[in-house]
Amino acid sequence: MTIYITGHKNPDSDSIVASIAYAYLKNELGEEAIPCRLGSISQETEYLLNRFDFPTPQLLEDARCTLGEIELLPATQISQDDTLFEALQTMKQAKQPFLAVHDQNHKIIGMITRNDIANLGVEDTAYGIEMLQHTKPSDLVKILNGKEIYIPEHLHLNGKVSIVALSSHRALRYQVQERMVIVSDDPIAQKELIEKGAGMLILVWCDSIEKDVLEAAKQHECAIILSGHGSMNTLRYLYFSLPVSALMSTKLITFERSEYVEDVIRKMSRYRYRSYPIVFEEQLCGYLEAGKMLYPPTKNMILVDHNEFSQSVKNIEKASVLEVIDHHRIHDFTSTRPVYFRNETVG
Ligand SMILES: [Mn+2]
Repeated sequence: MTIYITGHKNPDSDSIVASIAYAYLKNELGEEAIPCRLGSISQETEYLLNRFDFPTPQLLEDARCTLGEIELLPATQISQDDTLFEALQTMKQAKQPFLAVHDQNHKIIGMITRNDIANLGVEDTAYGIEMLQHTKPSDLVKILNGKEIYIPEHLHLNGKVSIVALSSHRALRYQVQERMVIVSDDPIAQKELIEKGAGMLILVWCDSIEKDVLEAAKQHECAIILSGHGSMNTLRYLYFSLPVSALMSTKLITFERSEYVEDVIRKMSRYRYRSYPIVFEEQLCGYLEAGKMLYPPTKNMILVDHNEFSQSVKNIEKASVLEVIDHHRIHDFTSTRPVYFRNETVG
């Protein structure tokens, strides 16, 4: 983790130069260190930095860790226009049962969990019917590994599905008005179903369709898709063709990347989620796992040219001070862990 090296408040030249020099040494030794300052630099220091061509160290305002500084779960996400099938695949690959959902501008607008998708199977039939009204024919074709034969300009689908297992009565017994109908390669049955007002035929075990069936479909604005699967899998995959937007939850609990970890831990205690999306300018940076915050991470600090907490950065007592390199009196310095402390009356 990055080490922040800083001198005292109201920095003078030895504070600034010490932080730059020690950060340089640390970096040369293979550690990632950043020189910092605790306020604006004097004219003298500015002259020195210009004269020897060094950038002004970054301003450090607080010694607490922000979410941007700690390790987060990778920012795996999905578009609201992707299908549930793609959401499940992505969750499987990422080994996590949830995904943040983004819009066209990559703004995070919702969350979808494996539970939300499982509910499709266990909720009341009415829920499935309502949801299937959101299906787009192009997504169906994709999910069913199928082929689009005809899609009318105006679809009439009510969300209900029938599987027409043909008998000697053909399609006469079935109520198919405005339904998606999964049916096989019998052209007479196909035509009957179209004429009875089906909204879409999904043909299984069928490579092509007859001319008069297509004519009838156009006349009655009945979409026709060839499925790449048998009846069972066609039905199984059908519900996964829904767009993520149909099922996602828009009651979002997100945190900003710039928020302090300790503040976020306090806020998280109000909720019971496993992970929270962390955002920067409304886009996902990663996920914070609630379970990993039992031992919240702290900032690694090295103090140069001072050791008194009263002269140091705000909340220094909450950071991990790794080292002190100083030439002043020793006053109120304490540490909770072993510390490298070098103090000489030089300069
Ligand atoms: Mn000084």
